[in-house]
Amino acid sequence: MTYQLHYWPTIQGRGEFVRLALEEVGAAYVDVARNGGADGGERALMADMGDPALDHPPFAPPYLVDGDLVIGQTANILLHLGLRHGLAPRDEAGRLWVNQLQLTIADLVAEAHDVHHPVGLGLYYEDQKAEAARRAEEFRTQRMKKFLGWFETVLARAPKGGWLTGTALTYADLSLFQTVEGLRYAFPHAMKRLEPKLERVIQVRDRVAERPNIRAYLASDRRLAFNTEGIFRRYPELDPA
Ligand SMILES: N[C@@H](CCC(=O)N[C@@H](CS)C(=O)NCC(=O)O)C(=O)O
Repeated sequence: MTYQLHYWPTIQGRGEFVRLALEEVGAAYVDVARNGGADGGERALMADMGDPALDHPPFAPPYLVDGDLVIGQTANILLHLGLRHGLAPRDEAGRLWVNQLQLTIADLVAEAHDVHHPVGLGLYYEDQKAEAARRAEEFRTQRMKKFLGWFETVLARAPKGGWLTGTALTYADLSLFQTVEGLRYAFPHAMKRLEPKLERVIQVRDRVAERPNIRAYLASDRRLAFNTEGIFRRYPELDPA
């Protein structure tokens, strides 16, 4: 069974959390919009979302097609893949916990996005730079520390093993890797200041990067580079030295 991942073709964005899970387990998947060519891909994505034949239309990408299932919401897609491919505990408490970790990452991701779009999604960054600067300061000095510090605490309290739930890798570990990468790209100075107190979080990041399938993926052209169209954006004025 080949999965179809539907996501914007030119950014890592939220789709990257799904790509990492698919790559880690070596799943067969097509990144549909990327394979339709730049314009064609985006058009197909929009057409799919408006498809009147869908009983469960996704609100926004990413969404995953798995046979008859069309699954939207990043955390929901990962819940599905995690169970299918052994990237999540099978017991209910464990499954809920990993979903909670992922939803917390989703909150962080939304806040990272809102740093450059604090006023409105439909406006350009250039039209909300002053508000973005205010939002960025709070994000850098308060929110990043609170979110990442919480993950550090979770790791300190987890059973031995180095992953968020102890000895077994879950999709939340892959997502924590992506979060650190995104924050390092967008806020390199703030991360430099925070990282000395995030030893365990950085260890998870490093261990994920060393996994053979992830290493191969990161070196491939399937891994898009971060850029200033995505969720994590490097605007030097939002991250002073
Ligand atoms: N909570 C959703 C958010 C999905 C989302 O905001 N997708 C963005 C791209 S990363 C999008 O294209 N949004 C269009 C819109 O909100 O109108 C998730 O985690 O998947």
